[in-house]
Amino acid sequence: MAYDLADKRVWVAGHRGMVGSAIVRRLADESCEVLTASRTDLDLTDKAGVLAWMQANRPDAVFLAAAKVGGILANDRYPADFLLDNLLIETSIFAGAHATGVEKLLFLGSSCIYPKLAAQPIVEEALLTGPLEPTNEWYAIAKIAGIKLAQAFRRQHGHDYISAMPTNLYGPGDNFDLASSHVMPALIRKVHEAKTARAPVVVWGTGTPRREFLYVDDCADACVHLMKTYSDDAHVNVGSGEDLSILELTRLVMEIVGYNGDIIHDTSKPDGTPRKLMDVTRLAEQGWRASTSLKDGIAASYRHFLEGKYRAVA
Ligand code: GFB
Repeated sequence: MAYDLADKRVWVAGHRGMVGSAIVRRLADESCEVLTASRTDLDLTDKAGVLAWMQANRPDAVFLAAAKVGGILANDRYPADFLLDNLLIETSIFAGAHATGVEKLLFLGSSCIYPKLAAQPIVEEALLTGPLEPTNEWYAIAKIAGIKLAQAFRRQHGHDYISAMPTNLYGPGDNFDLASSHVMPALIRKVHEAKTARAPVVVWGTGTPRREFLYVDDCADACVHLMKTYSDDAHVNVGSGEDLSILELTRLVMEIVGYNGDIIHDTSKPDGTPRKLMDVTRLAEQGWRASTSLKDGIAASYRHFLEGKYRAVA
């Protein structure tokens, strides 16, 4: 059952993104050849171009970490882009993998695939049991399609394609653009700027929604672990198993940045789903658990922010 990465040609699709770049860092510990394609050389939404690239480069294994991603506001504002771009990327890469005989493929989804009001912690079986959160249902539908593509190719062709569903990720390579970012980089930047200006920290929404966070290098380690050890139809949740409210997160970021100012709420911005804590039993049964504490992860992210090692705009 184990898939040995030694001497394999491993394509990380989306290697410039936060997750893809973490997977490339993690693969440096494996004796495999890492393949990447730059955005200028290859448009991942172009099915013919992806096929030609895969025929020329012959990957044995693929980490499908490429996606159009964004925080709650970007998801809400650009539903067509989030749905179409992600569907095109997925169909191009799955079709290319099938045509070129890729041995193993890991598709990366998102915890937003689950129903808005799923019972907590969310088990993998909750998929498609209720309505989705409206702010990100477009992105969620594309990610559900990815899980189904992996399952369909396994069922019809016996391919070893698997899916991992990470919780909200953060860390090196994050997007700190306030209009398109997720909450963690947004709060790191906002608290830093509020400290500099001695101003209040503005938190979107009520601060009551709860989120689970995973440091991106932990996620990359889980993905490599699953690539090597997991081979099944069912997708696997990838999380830390712990959550906190957005207000608690704000206070934690303020403690790490060293700022004791006021917090105000901008309730014109959406809260999104009330809670999104994943059940990580299946992953634990595969012998993996997260190792970076939230405090250490935020401190590392803040250092990256201060050093300017981030994407300024999505
Ligand atoms: O991280 P986030 O944008 O994504 O927002 P979701 C999480 C929570 O933080 C929401 C609140 O309740 C936001 O209202 N929040 C507070 C903020 N202040 C801010 C801020 O300054 N910026 C942002 N962005 N949020 C996304 C989905 O949902 O999560 C995607 O839209 C994807 O599809 C991703 O699944 C992981 O957790 O709500």
